[in-house]
Amino acid sequence: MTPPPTPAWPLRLSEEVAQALRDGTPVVALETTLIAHGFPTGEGAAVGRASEEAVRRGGAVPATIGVLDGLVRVGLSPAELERFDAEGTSARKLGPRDLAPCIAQRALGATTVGGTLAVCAVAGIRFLASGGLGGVHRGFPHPPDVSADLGELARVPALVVSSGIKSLLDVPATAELLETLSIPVLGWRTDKLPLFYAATGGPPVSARVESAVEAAVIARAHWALGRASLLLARPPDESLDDAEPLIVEALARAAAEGVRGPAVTPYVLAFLHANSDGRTLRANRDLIVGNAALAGDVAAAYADD
Ligand code: PSU
Ligand code: MN
Repeated sequence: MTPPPTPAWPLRLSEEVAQALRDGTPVVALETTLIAHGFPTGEGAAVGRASEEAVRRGGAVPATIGVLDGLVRVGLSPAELERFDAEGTSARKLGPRDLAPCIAQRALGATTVGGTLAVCAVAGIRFLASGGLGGVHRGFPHPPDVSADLGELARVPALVVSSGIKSLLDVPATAELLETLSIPVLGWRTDKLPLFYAATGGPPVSARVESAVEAAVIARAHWALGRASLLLARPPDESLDDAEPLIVEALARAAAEGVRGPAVTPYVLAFLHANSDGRTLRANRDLIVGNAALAGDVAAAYADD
């Protein structure tokens, strides 16, 4: 079957985002994978909305990104955000390489950090917030599984705020790879990379920052040097320090059930949410919203600088 024609420019910015980019108003991109795949159906949209509000409180305009009806949409209405939540794990999980097929095949696609960064590059957005970065999976399995988030960080000039790397991954190995790819890892008022749910315990960051202005000044210098992304790692406000045994159990079950590739992260997050009395779910939601707020602050500081 021949798919319907794709418009020559398959990117549609909302009125508000287009206006902000024209005016030089700070804009923060938000991804949709965590809405569709990271939370149980019925919970993701609220996280997305709370993140958008947090970005606004910082003085920036939120641009939630995903693929709908054959177009990359930059800036979603509340009803459109709901569609990603309702679709849940049936939504395609879009890394950078998955965007074009999803557009042409008119599927509903939720963008990962990497997929969202790829859209930021064409839309001209310099700030992005997420929960935790993808990276190197534990045990360096055969075949190896390394998130496309990393490759895209090395390609696109943006500042990404997250609570470090998702701790279900091999965090020290991922940190080494970030060094190999020359991606600065800035610690938000910390010397150590946060471990997603836990505030401390990761490897050292490459530089520590104390304020949004300082992060913005570093980003400007980094981009003036022609470099690509920076990671700004913010520890969660409330540290959840006992998730590790559950993560080990979830990974063992995923392996036993043959869950592989992009399905691993959603499987593990769902297992944790279901087996922690909702503690990981609350922690995950709070850290995402906190990261969105910080991204709004840094984007606003950058615009003022
Ligand atoms: N942060 C969360 N929940 C998530 C993600 C981040 O709190 O679900 C998503 C992001 O979209 C990230 C992706 O890019 O997980 C990485 O998935 P993988 O490890 O399969 O590359
Ligand atoms: Mn992967």
